[in-house]
Amino acid sequence: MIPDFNDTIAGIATAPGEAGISIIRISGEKAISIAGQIFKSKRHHSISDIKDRTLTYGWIEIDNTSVDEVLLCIMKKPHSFTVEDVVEVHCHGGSFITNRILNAVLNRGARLANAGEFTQRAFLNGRIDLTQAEATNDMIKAQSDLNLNMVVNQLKGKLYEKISTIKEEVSWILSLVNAGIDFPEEDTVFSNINQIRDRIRTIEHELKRLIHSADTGIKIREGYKIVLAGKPNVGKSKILNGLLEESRSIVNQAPGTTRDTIEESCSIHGIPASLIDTAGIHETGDEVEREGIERAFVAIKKADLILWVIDLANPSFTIELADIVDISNIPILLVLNKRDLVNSSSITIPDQWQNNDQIVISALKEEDIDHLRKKIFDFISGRKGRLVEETMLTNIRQKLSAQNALETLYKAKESLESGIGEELLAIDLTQMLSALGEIVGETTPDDMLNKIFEEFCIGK
Ligand SMILES: Nc1nc2c(ncn2[C@@H]2O[C@H](COP(=O)(O)OP(=O)(O)O)[C@@H](O)[C@H]2O)c(=O)[nH]1
Ligand SMILES: [Mg+2]
Repeated sequence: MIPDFNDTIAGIATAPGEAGISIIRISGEKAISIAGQIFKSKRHHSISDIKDRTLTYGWIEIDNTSVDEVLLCIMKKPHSFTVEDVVEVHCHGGSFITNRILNAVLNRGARLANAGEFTQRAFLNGRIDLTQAEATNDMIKAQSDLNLNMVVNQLKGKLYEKISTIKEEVSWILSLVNAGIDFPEEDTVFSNINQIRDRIRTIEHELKRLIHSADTGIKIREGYKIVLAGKPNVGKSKILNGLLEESRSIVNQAPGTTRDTIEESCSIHGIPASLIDTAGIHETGDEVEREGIERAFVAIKKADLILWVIDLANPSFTIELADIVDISNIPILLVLNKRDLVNSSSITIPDQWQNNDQIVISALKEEDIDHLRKKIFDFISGRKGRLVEETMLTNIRQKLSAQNALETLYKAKESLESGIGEELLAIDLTQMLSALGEIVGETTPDDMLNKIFEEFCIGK
């Protein structure tokens, strides 16, 4: 259900807890008049004297009692995030005082905003498209420079522009087809067939590129899963700590300390990653440990990259990981650890591992950890060149709609080449426009829209 947009909404836009300031956001017809009932400024007799989009100093007074010293900003429609009248109250950042002011606003006729409702209004009022709305949420959740670069492009509307360009191309073909239907004697499709084929080729190429970009886009949003695995005591936890530069995972001389998988977010030269430390894989009678090992397998299967760690001082290459889990599609980087304990000339790598990329390190040495970090970075980015492109798909929803659009393009191509009739071709092209429109939110069903905005924070 799309909420009623005639009412005025309010919410706390800042995170809960104690902070320097909190911001209460009000949007809708009554936003300014409600603020006028509780905001008092020495310099301005009335709220209507306050200049648009400036910060004004004053006090919140509720029932003739001063409650907080604040700054107030009025953004009159249509020059606001929601395209409605918006007022922001910047008050002191305690949850009691913030809620006190919010309650006063609600008591004077505003309704508590639903999650994401401010952004939803911005979208429904045409200020941003759905990909930009999604980008605002992704911006809040971004954990790395790479993710930020990607989000910024989307927030600036680059993806929207790209989809609009593709839609224009499709519309151009559709208008020729429709002209052919209306004026059969002119046969506009046949006389422009080469141009139509050219444009279809371009659209196909662009859609395929976008669909392909989704895999990277999603990884950049969610983080690459890098799993540290190997026998007990080879130095997995030590490496994890080194990569994190903090000691979160317990390093212990007794084998089998990491009994569960431990997941930590970090950034590897700007690439967002989840580092997952696992229990050492070996034969054991200990039930708890066995459970840990099972969890290690689960993590390994979901990995984007496995760091298979080997202790050079106690080399045992006997575990063939591939015998335990199917990892045929997952790249493995062999990490030969504890080089400080062995003579470098004595390091030999058995045949079965020869084909794997490898790195010799000592987790004790910071510079080796830097090398490892660089190697992981090369592994993820080096093969594909530049990871972030100006236009890319960044979530499953966008990818599915783009795939739908490509399917309908194939159908249209078939209809065109088989000469099946312009009416059917027109249907294919119209469906294609609809699938493209879904990416940017023009033809997205309401229930899907609601689901998207529900995932946002309150006050966003
Ligand atoms: N000499 C040396 N000891 C290491 C190195 N890496 C780890 N260790 C030690 O090996 C032991 C096991 O390390 P840990 O990270 O707990 O191994 P895990 O069981 O694979 O997680 C600890 O005593 C570490 O200090 C290394 O590069 N050189
Ligand atoms: Mg461990």
